[in-house]
Amino acid sequence: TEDAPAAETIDGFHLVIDALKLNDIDTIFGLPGIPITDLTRMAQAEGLRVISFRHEQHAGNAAAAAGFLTQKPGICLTVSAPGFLNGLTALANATTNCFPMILISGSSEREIVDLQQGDYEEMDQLAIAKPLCKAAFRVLHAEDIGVGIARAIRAALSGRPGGVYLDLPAKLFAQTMDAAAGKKSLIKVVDPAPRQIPAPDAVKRALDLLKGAKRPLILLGKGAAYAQADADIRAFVEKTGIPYLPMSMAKGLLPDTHVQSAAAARSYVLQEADVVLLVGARLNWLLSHGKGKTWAQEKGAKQFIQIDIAPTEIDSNVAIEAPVIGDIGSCVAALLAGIDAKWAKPPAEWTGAIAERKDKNLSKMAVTLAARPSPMNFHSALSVIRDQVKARPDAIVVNEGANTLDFARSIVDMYEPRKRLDVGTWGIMGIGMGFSVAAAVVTGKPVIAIEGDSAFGFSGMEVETICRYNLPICVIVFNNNGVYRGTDVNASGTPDVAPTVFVKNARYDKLMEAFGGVGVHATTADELQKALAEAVASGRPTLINAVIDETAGTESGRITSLNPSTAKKK
Ligand code: FYN
Ligand code: ADP
Repeated sequence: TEDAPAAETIDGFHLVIDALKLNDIDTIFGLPGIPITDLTRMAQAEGLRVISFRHEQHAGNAAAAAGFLTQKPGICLTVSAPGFLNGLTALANATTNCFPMILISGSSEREIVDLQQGDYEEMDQLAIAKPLCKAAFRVLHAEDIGVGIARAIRAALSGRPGGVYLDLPAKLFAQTMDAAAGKKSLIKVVDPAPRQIPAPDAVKRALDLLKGAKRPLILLGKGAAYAQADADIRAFVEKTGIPYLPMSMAKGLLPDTHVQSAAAARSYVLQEADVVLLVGARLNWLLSHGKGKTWAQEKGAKQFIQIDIAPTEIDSNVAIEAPVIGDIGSCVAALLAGIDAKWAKPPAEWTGAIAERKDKNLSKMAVTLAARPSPMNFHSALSVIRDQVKARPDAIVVNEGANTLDFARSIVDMYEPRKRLDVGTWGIMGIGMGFSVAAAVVTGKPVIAIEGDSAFGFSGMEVETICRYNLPICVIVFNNNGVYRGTDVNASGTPDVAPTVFVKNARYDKLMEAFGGVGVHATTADELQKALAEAVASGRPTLINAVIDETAGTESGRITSLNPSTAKKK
């Protein structure tokens, strides 16, 4: 009748928010603007944590890191065209790293975009995102929002995790529908990352190969860290007695001080091992593609066992004798079940030879770390950080740069799983502040960001974000006045400085002070130690400008050989 109350309605904004909440997503990293400004306000009003950044790439990196740390897709929310493109770098990087994230981007009017009639921020975002991520979807109707978000979550988390793009045109947010029908249209995703149990014959093949090995080696990658199968991985390593090598983000899966760690004898074990078990690590550039000098290929090929969830990863670079396809938790559990009391530990000849080399390297390193040169070098500054991380093993270390990355990787021991976030598979610069913000937000733990001065520049403006949310992040800028080092000269005679050189004696600490955080200018290891200890204890946003000898770095750190050198003759 005429007096019947109008049926309650719900709009696209709230359907998106409700769909996320229904799937236990509690945080959005993003940057407001047309057409998603109201979405950020409403999400906050509905109880989601909304962390706003100064540039979308860092919001995207934060989402990616949150995905890695939590096994829930990290959400990044951006505006159309340029904001979308800024977020896309992070989405592509997340996909490359196998981190689950969803880039949700507002987009302009479809009718105008598709006819290329020149809309505000016009861009066919779905088409552009598609080749750069794992999956891409667009939702046009409010009643499909539930399905769109469900598909995005499944695509991000299931199988090999990765980045997903979700395109939400401006008009969608304003659409309304019957509230009850709207609620019903939402989907709570059941079992978004289904276990994949390895085939018993694959497990047997792997165990047989491992049993026959004289010089076995386990290689743990960031897939193993992501999988959160920490106890079984440790039990497998310890029960088999096989030496292991952690890739950089697998450090801490077992404490780096573990007797079976072969990290300090890396070259030796890669060359000498006869059977190598890869757990969530790809044979890409970081492992010299499983061949060549690094693997002493001239002495004959290694035999590989590879645990991975992606069957197409197998044989990507060299033949894999024993693929074990499944999720790492299930695969390691299955292998572990095959290790009984009769399992023969690796020959003492092998473990003894590793220990000998390792001890030599550790002693050499101890001497280097004890020195207190003035100005500081990478080693003296990192020895201070190493001690602080030892005292607070729950702290999260974020690390980028060239020399700053390479030295920190071997010097700063990690003690717990998923406490180290770094440049990953691409060796990308610019993850620093985004990863740090995510680490602080999702774990509440202190974060220590060890940053090359060049690397820091990519995301430095986000110190404002760190101060705004009062996050327990201590950024340490290794300031040696340039990319790699600060001593390059322009040989051409023109007035510009060399391409790799920055303003000398810059005061990055002032940047933090500008937003109310603590800035410290540290020229000695003692000053650095004091400032870092205070920062970790207080949880106040801090930036320590650590002055490093400008001659101390080398070109590209330990990957100098990747620089092409011309064969051209004069
Ligand atoms: C390692 N080592 C140690 C220790 N740990 N010595 C003493 N004490 C400790 N604790 C030794 C180890 O045995 C190696 O020596 C050497 O230190 C270096 O070890 P690392 O860092 O593990 O190995 P390497 O060869 O540098 O690593 C290969 C890599 C790694 C490609 C996996 O470099 C990496 O993750 N690189 C990422 C680089 C990147 O992305 N850069 C950003 C772009 S910068 P030997 O055994 O004697 O070899 C743009 O310019
Ligand atoms: P690293 O750089 O540390 O060597 P990579 O990123 O190269 O590690 O390798 C990670 C691998 O782990 C990828 O091949 C990915 O498919 C795999 N992976 C990720 N998560 C899982 C999981 N839960 N179960 C099995 N494999 C996984």
